Amino acid sequence: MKIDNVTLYHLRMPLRTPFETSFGRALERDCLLLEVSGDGLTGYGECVADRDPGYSYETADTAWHVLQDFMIPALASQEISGAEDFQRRVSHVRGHPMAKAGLEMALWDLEGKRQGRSLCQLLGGLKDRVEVGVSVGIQDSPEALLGVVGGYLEQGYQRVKIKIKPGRDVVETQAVRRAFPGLRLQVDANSAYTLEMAAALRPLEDLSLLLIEQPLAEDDLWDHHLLQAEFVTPICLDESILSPRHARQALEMQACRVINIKAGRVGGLSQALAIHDLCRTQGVPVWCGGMLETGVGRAANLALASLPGFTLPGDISASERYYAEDITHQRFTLNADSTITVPDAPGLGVTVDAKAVEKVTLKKVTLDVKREA
Ligand code: NPQ
Ligand code: MG
Repeated sequence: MKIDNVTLYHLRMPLRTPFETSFGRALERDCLLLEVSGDGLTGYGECVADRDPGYSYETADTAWHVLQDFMIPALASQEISGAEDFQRRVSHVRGHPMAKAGLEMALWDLEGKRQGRSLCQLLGGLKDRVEVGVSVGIQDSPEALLGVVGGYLEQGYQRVKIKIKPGRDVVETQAVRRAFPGLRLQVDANSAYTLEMAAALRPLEDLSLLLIEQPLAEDDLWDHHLLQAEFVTPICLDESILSPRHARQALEMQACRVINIKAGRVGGLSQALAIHDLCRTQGVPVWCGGMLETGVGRAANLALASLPGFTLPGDISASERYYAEDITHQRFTLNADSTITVPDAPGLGVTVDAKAVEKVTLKKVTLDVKREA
């Protein structure tokens, strides 16, 4: 591929309902849309950095800066032969995995369109539909939580994840378990506990949870090891796993028994694939995390989750879970068996609705990628 230009869009999407996690309450979701033109084709990518550095240190503005001033200029001249080549070219940029991943996604979309193959095919995915679940934010009361969970069960979701934080954990999770005895249930703390505080989570051991996600700090692999040694319920790492190397070390250290894979968090689909492959050879289950993606990132998640090692349901809900209006013409809906169908058209398999994009665009810039003579 030879890239001619890249357009960056900073989007702000209104959420259908507020989404509360241990790091705050969101009414809107920011992200960057990347539009990459080359070889007479256009590829799209989504950078999942948000307005605030709550989930990670990256923000939409830091990603914008790093893409505009460092990564996009590194695409200048020459052919880019694929994701591996792309990673080499941006290897001088330390950190900023979400910025990297957004640009890499657009290159995958472009490559798929060039070859006439879907992202699922390019990655080696095997499934045409993938099992999904819904992520439920912290609610005002356990009663409200039961109402929201019940509503999603009526819609057909067969796996539920509830967000927890100190003081809003055991009682809430027990209430959900009591109301829905057979439900596939898991919790996510988004790093809100210390090892000492996590002792309070002991009663969760009796609730047959699929897993406890990221109870401790992002940079605290060792305490996750200590906690996992005390808990029968599998600990799943999300924020802590920023690369295939982290994944290997976390497994060697027995810091977790399950890994949540998000292409954005690990620097791109190529890195997500590497973590999948590593976990698969070790028999460690993985599942596809969610970042409240638009239709663009949602399509990429579905392709990723179609790989054989993704044996647990992903945080990939229907488009309408988060957004009344999406930026793709395609809207993803839940099948009756709690699955979503993987797109099979070339690349990401979605088309971008320019009018819908315009409505939610805060700013936009087109950057020409210089060619060597
Ligand atoms: C997680 N996602 O697994 C993330 C957290 C996350 C679906 O639970 C705005 C507000 C953006 C909250 C991006 C899910 C967010 C957000 C990601 C939460 O940890
Ligand atoms: Mg998480």
